[in-house]
Amino acid sequence: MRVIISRKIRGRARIRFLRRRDITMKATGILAPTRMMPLILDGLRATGKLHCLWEQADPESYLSAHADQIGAIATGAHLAVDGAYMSRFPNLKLVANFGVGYDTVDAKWAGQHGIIVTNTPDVLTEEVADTALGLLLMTIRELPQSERWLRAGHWVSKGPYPLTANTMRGKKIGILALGRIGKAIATRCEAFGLTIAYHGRTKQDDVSYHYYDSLIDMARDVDILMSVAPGGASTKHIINADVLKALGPQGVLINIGRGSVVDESALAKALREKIIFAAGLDVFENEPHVPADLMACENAVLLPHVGSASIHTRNLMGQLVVDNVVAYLAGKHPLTPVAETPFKSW
Ligand code: NAP
Ligand code: 8YV
Repeated sequence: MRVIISRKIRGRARIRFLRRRDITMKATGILAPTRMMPLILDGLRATGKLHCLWEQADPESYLSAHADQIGAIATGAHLAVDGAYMSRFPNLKLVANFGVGYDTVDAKWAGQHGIIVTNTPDVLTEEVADTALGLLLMTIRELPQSERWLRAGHWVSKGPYPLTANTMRGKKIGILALGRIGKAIATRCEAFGLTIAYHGRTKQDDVSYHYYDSLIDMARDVDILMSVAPGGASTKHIINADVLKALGPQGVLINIGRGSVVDESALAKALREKIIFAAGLDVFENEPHVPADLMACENAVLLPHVGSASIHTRNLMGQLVVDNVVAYLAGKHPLTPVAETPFKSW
């Protein structure tokens, strides 16, 4: 059916008009709601279709006026791209997320409404696994604390840094979420001579590491709990006071996945009261804010979400965001759609 519109309809009235008649059109506008890395912005600008929302004097009225032109959103910061947000764009077809974790995007809602979500898997796996091992070594052998000792002049005034009470030697590690990054961490842990176990929702038949169907049982049996779990409702605070108690006074927690997986106030208490030995955290529930009671723990090593943060790896991630958007504009298969939004057609 062909519809000829004989007068101009603008703004919200236009959206209502199109929706009421179930009219869709291929929208080619690309919305960047928040500032992104130059490689992404340059790549998207080259299409001549980019709308940079943060540059607008009145973002709200800009959105209302341009909503029906937006076919793709490029996102990646802490902006919640939920159903309410996506439904503002009647012709939205793609949400291209900068990051393999896409817990800020409601992918289930997107899938139910014919919107494809893409993320940036694989290109960051080895970098994040390197960071995880670095964080583990820093935490268990107190490397930041010993560096602070040197810089404070204590090596001269007080003598050598005290011997560390913990070690990697002879230890068992339990990996929560043995996905792409979890497996790359496991490969590195094998080289360090650690015994490896894992917990996830399903046992993986092609993996020889010991599987636990219960997180608390795994925490009880291992010395190091390494979380690489995605964020979202199904993992919220699954590392809680009981799991930390099970990990025990020699136990070390490393979190390289998402902050929301750990109950941070239970963790601060466990660190303060030596219910666990130490923690190394790259991610936090309310980034960039880190709770003061975690900051106060000398037995915590705290990194500002740097798992993938090398120029090399961030460029690969950024290029994947651009390539997914360009695939949409060209009517081609997206490169990396997430499981909740399998691609059929645009
Ligand atoms: P992936 O390959 O999709 O692996 C995710 C794993 O999580 C799967 O093995 C899955 O196993 C497990 N999982 C999902 N829901 C679970 C639940 N409710 N309980 C237990 N396990 C669950 O993803 P990836 O590429 O390894 O990335 C993993 C996460 O790392 C990302 O989602 C992101 O949050 C985080 N990350 C952090 C950084 C950083 O800079 N710190 C960088 C990149 C990624 P089952 O399906 O068997 O449960
Ligand atoms: C990024 C990440 O730092 O890929 C992920 O899930 O957490 C990191 O690689 C983040 O997504 C950038 O906002």
